[in-house]
Amino acid sequence: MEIQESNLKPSPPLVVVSKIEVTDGKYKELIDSLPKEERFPVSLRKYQGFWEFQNGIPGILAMKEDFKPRHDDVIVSSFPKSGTTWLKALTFTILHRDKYTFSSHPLLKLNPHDCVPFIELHYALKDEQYLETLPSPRVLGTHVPYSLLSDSTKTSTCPIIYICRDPKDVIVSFWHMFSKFDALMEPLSFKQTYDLFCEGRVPYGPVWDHVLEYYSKSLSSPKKILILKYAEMLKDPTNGVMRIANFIGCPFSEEEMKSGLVEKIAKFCSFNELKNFDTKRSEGNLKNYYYRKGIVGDSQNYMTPEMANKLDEIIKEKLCDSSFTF
Ligand code: PAP
Repeated sequence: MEIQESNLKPSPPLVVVSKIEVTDGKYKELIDSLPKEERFPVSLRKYQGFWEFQNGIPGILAMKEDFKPRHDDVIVSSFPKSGTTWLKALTFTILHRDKYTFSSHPLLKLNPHDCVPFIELHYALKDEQYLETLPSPRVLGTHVPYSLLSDSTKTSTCPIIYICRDPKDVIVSFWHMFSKFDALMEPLSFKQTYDLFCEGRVPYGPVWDHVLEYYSKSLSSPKKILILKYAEMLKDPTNGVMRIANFIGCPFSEEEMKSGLVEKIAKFCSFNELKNFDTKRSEGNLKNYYYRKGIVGDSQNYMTPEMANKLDEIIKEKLCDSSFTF
């Protein structure tokens, strides 16, 4: 079934969960018992090893308890600012390539986050029924660490694609995005953001544990989890498109490849194209927290070599027992 644009809800930024009032006494008690981080402009609490928006924790718990994927769902996952928007656009376009032409594609009118909603956001908004209204096959997104996914998600056959990115570039992107939410929170300086990030005390952090959980699982269950790296995708997006299609069980036919469809999808979902669609539909009110530069290595423009080395060392140490590198 085609996605009816009129039925899709515009997706607010995930940070709105920090403004949700927690009214359920059971959750309040749990939240009050968790370690708290107050240097971040909205309260964070550490739940089972990960820092989360305090008021987003009930949504994560409800999702863990309740969310059951359909057998044909595809889940895209990531640490924030690692390439989520891009991966959502690519996966949605690849999976639904028989339904839409490029000239009448939902992504011309809708943000990738509208087409591929965050599961935990809808649970946090107590609006999880919305996910049930979406036609199959659905692509759904999450930033939740692997250990906090529901058992049904872990045991189902539905594939999970995870994208990761050099944490130095993640910090820069993260800082820019949070600076734009000044209506919701006091912006932090870059150095304050960097310091908190190095301690792992940012929403969904620490990044190294987030990545390691998905990576370890991908080693034991390579058919369940595909790990993509932002820099590799940027270098060879066509290869990325093929890998996603193969992984989700809809490889490109000879005919499709000859027609150049793989390259066309890579181009359609490229930074410039997506940003351009966004600019056109936002009519000057650009949601530019999703599209900024879309490059590798922008951290050099924000970090001193000492700051970059310090974070590299932290990451090296945290990953020393693993074969994973960013
Ligand atoms: P989210 O966690 O808020 O969903 P996410 O999409 O993961 O954000 O990351 C945003 C980054 O991806 C931005 O990086 P920058 O700040 O360093 O520029 C954004 O520009 C980049 N991005 C968005 N779309 C694309 C794309 N099609 N190709 C490459 N990078 C992209």
